[in-house]
Amino acid sequence: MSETSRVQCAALRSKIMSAEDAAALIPSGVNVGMSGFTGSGYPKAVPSALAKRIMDANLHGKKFKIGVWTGASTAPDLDGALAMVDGVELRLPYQSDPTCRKRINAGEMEYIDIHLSHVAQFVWSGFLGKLDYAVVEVAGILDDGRLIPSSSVGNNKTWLEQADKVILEVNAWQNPQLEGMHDIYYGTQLPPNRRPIPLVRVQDRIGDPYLRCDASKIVGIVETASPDRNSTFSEPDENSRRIAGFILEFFEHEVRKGRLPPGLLPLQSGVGNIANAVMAELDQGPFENLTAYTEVLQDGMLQMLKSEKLACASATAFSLSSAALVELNSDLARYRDRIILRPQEISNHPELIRRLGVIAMNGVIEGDIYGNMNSTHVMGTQIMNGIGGSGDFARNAYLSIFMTPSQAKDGAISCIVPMASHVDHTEHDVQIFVTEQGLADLRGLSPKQRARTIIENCAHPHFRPALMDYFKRALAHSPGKQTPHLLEEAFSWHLRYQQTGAM
Ligand code: 0RQ
Repeated sequence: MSETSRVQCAALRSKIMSAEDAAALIPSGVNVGMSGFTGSGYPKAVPSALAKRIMDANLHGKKFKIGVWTGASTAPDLDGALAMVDGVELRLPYQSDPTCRKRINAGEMEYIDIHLSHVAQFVWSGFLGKLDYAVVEVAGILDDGRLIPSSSVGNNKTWLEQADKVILEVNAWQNPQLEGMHDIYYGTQLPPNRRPIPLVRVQDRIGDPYLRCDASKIVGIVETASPDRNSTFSEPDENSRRIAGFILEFFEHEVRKGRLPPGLLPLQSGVGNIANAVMAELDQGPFENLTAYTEVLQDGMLQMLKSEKLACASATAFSLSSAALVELNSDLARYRDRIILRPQEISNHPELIRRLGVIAMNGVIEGDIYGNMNSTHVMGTQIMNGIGGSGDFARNAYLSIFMTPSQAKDGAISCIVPMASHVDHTEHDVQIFVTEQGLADLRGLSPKQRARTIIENCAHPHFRPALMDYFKRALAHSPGKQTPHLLEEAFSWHLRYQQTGAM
């Protein structure tokens, strides 16, 4: 062990080994709970070593597959490497890796896309079968064996508790000042023993800064010094800026009406460029003393913490560009007290989201004229990423906002369609829908009123007349007038795209 080893617990030092030796402990056919959430805090060495082992087994004609459970998306050296060698039997709960996506859509990998807040309780209850191994990155191990969590918490508490055997990766690249930033709540129970979770403000700390693990389960410790995968964000484009502008205008309107306080309510912001653009706009906007109760902390939020527009942020993971990561690591002391990283069953907990009155803002692939939202499936059958936390937040938020450019693929696709080809968020969970064309406030509107508002405010002018034509003919000919549809035509836009390359 080197002088600078972060494995401070003498009793555990004998378990330090190479990534190859640790990977050799994992047999085919097991379920492995891995750390990692949106590109941060995932194990950097063991999954790649395991992928190599799987490739060797395949070369000898042996099938070798495992079940991979994570917090959310990871990185090319975890999801990518294992998918490349066809080593994943089943994946859950959220991924965004291109090779993984390809395998899932080709029917070569099973994928269970569940709400992020559900994963822990599904595992505690045994709904997902047995968790055999945990492979978890930490930032250090204390003298007494407690673990300093890494740049994401995700499901790590659950993996460490539930797995039979544990492999730890101790990553010296992670900033030592992460220590103390986490809040690991150990009070969650299954029904009928549940009690209220005592969190009433974003900044409340209700748990411990450390993860616990029964030392007798630890079968290997691998020391690494590798950076997190960086997210790349493009400069906000015109569409993202327009969407952000409409949302800000809407917030100002709600504050004037007395329906939102001047500091708004805790913000949740999903993944991607539009979400980041909304944060950039808020950073320039009139609102002060904002808070965030979210799952990922992207560049935009970090900038708002820096400018002190954002007083504090609670999340389960960072998801930063390399530039933002450098900024965070060079000055972590400046942010530490205002960022809290929690397990994802707490960052995404329906009870807490409802209590805090979160404003949820998430991207979608398409929405239909009645306000049903598809976050996950292109043309109804091909997975993009997964529902992630969008359902946890949308269903329980004080205000649930969905946003998308009105068109995709250079105008070949309308992101507003007669009937969504897959529904992740029903019309009942969608209050605001916004595109670069405008914002539809759907609160208090009936289905027919919603359809007119969405078509008029959000659809691209190129597709607007055809959508209005569909709606009017549906109104005239549909047997039911509550939510009129022409069933024989409802998916004709998707079919036309499949047949001709344009809707
Ligand atoms: O395709 O990558 O080939 O260019 O979809 O689209 O417009 O760049 O949008 O990056 O904001 O992602 C819904 C996927 C949006 C994301 C989704 C194509 C488009 C492009 C990406 P290319 P954009 P974004 C918290 C919240 C679910 C999880 C969630 C997501 C690609 O927001 O995964 O919200 N959400 N979690 O061309 C066909 C359409 C399309 C389309 C866009 N209608 N038809 N293709 N695209 N619209 C975070 C977590 O839970 C971890």
